[in-house]
Amino acid sequence: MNHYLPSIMSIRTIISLPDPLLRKVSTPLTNIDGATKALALDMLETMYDAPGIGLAAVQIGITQRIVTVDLARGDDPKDPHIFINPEIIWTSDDMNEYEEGCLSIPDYHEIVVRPSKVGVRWLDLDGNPTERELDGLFATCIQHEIDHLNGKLFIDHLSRLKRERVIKKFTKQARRELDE
Ligand code: GNR
Ligand code: NI
Repeated sequence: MNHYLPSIMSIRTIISLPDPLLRKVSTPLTNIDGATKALALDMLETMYDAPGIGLAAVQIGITQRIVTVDLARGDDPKDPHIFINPEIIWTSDDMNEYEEGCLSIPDYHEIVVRPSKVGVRWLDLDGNPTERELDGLFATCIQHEIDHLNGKLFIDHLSRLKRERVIKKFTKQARRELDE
């Protein structure tokens, strides 16, 4: 972390439905450098400001495979995690239900069923391969974020009726905002 120039970090704009960028497949990083670190720090700042527990780079318009997560609650100390090129390497058979939301689909929440435990492999900011078993909300969140890297949203796990209703509402809202 750059402790001397925190003021150069910035809060980026989060894109929302129906922005077509949200449907793009993000590109793996082949080179982790200062720009990667700066982007990850901006993502953390943007996520804390929102506030959210996770963020994928595509949500700030950058189609690179970078994810940030922090599950610390309330006044607990920050617990930032940065995942570069994250991959699910296994999933548990048992499933878990969580009420999910997404910063790119504001004010909409619905229960999603996903594997309750996952094995995840990723690169840290020094480019070192790392593996960990995640469960609970961490497992749900990393699956939600890796979906973003593949152009997928949590509404894609719902019925077609629910999904199309949400997309229609956001599309209408965006059209109204253009007309204003
Ligand atoms: O802030 C967020 N909360 C959340 C709650 C349940 C399951 C997933 C999430 S991720 C979301 C932030 C976000 O949109 N990340 O992509
Ligand atoms: Ni999301």
